[in-house]
Amino acid sequence: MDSLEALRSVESSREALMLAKFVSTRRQTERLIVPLGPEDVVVQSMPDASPVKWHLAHTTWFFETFLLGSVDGYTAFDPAFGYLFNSYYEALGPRQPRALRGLLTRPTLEAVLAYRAHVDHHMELLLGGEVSPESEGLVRLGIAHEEQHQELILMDVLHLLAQSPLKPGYDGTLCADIGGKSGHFRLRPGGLVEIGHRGDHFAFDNEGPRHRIWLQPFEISDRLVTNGEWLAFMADDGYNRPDLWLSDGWAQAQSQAWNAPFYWQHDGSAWQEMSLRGFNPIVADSPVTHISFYEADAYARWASARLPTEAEWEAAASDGALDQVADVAWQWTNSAYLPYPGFSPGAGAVGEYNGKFMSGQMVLRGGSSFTPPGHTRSTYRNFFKPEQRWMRSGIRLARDIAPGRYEVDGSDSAFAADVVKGLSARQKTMSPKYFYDGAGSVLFEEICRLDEYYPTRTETDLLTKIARDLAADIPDDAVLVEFGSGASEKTRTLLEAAPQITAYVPIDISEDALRNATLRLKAGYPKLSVTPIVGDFTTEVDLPTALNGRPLVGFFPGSTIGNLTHAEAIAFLRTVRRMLAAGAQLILGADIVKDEATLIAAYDDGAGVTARFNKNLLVRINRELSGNFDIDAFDHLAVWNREHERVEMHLVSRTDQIVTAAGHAFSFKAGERLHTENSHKFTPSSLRRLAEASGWVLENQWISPKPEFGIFKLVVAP
Ligand code: SAH
Ligand code: AVI
Repeated sequence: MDSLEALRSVESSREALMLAKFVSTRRQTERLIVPLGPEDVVVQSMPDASPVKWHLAHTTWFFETFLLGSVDGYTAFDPAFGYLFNSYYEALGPRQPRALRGLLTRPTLEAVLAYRAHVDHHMELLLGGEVSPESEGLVRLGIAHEEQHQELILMDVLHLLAQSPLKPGYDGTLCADIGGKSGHFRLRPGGLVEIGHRGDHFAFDNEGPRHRIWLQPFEISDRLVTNGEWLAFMADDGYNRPDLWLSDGWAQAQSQAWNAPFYWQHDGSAWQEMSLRGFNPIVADSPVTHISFYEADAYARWASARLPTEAEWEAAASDGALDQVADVAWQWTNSAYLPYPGFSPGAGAVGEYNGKFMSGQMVLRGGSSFTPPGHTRSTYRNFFKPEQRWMRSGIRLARDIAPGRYEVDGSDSAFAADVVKGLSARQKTMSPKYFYDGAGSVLFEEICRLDEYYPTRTETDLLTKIARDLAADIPDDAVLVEFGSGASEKTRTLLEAAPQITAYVPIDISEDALRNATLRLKAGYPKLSVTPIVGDFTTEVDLPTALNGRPLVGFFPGSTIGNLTHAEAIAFLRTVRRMLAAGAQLILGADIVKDEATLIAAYDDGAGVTARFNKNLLVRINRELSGNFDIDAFDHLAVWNREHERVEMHLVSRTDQIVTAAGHAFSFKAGERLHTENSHKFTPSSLRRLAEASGWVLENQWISPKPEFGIFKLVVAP
């Protein structure tokens, strides 16, 4: 095959694909009327909705007008249809008023279907030949336009059926939307992001030009607001509190007597909801749908949150940080529907498609269960008026980041419970994970710079030496999942050596450390998708579902594994194995057993930084749990426990004393110890045993020169 022939065959297969897409889209529209009777397709239930028969004809008129109209020898199916089925194109002349589309009892459904068949036939002839780039653009637009009308058909049918006292279902076999998971606010680093359409696959004109935009750091929920949450808003008098509403929204809610989402009705004992499935009790876990922008905005205010901007939404969605993106409900943003910088609508009538609606409407992002599969993308801009409710709209919340507002869910109560339990025990103990509030994380970074604290330096040097070896086994498009990422400094060494890592999920209990690290890292690696997760890595952490199927590489440096008990380390490694799944690897840093003097110096430095780090636990208890610890009444102690091969840190009470915290009193004898940390040290064989006890295989290891520190590569046991 010569190159011209090859080009032709590629082109013809492109045209064949377009023809196939055209045909399948047209058939799909017709399938949508199968559950309907002839009367259902004629009625117009409100001015915003159109009869199904009109949709069938209008989508056909689009192809006839914009494509067949310029084909030599094509005769219009019926010249009157230009008036009947033009929607809003001023350049194409007058038209049947929108609110009166339901009066078109003629042409009959049969005639409209014949119209479809006629236009399909001529379109298939057109697409069977050579198609100019301009026509190709119009065909793709016509297909996307028809897909939009497929969604409109479902919206309009639902509205129509909801008016019937019989409340008939459109299709009783449809499933309810899947319930939300528990849901988290995801920290997003913001910064300079790019949004808008790029590339040569189809997009509407309003999705471009791609441009840069600055985002403050923000948080965005990974799921949509549920019916159950909406019921709580209603129970808190949400519809009757003007302080929650925008002025226009309040006027609208009052004048329309809104007291629930669009399709909810109270049957005297409980709320029911009309959906395409029929009239059913509310499912508390399912996302709330069919709400106006005004209601979404009031709800967000009630929930001490706000709606995301469209740029925030797009940046988070394209980084894979969101669930329930495109298959449940369109998500209101608080962005007005406006042209992007540099936008110019296409020439001629087709330029009326999007641009002229850029006033008085708000943008919705995502897609819905009514949207044809594959129709939307992360740059897609849907838009409606703020009072409209018949589209399948829902809410995703966002929040500004206010200092001190970012808490691990339930951490306060967990911290209090652990303090009460730990200080009431015969051997007083606290988990070292509580060292890392904002101040604790800063102190830890100071420790890392101490001469005596060799692990950070030694591990970093070793990592730099072996980074290429490690990178060689990291697959393309890998996601790096780091446990106890702290300042994410060592991460950089890996990222430099392995640019094939395109996404990074740092997990840390310290919100402050995570936020700072994410912002710094994002500035250095603008293309890297970063999805930080605040949480305890010893519990099951949900990775963003958008990363499903991507190769995962675990990273657990710093010998933080040494801070776990043996049982915790095994449980942790098993959890990570499940989380990372088959084929995964874990790059693990672990400090090596060595002479006692070197070890103790590292945990009892001359400048007293480690002592302050240790005592910061008491400072934190005082601040967060109204404690009254006298910090000077305790001494820092580091000891080597030979039997368990660990350095232990304690706080030793100087006197007999009683301390209160978290509403409890705790007595300390003089000399009594509060055990605050174990830092286990390993040997290659103890590390191997630990890996094997947790379902991992030790595939490789690198030990630094003195003071020794080890990096171990574990892979999932077959
Ligand atoms: N990996 C970094 C930081 C190590 S410091 C390095 O090698 O330098 C330990 C980090 O683990 C801290 O940032 C601390 O906040 C975090 N951490 C400790 N216990 C944790 C836990 N149970 N869950 C999540 N993060 C934890
Ligand atoms: C984070 N972790 C591995 C440190 C360690 O060495 O156990 C914490 C630390 N404690 C005292 N100094 C540093």
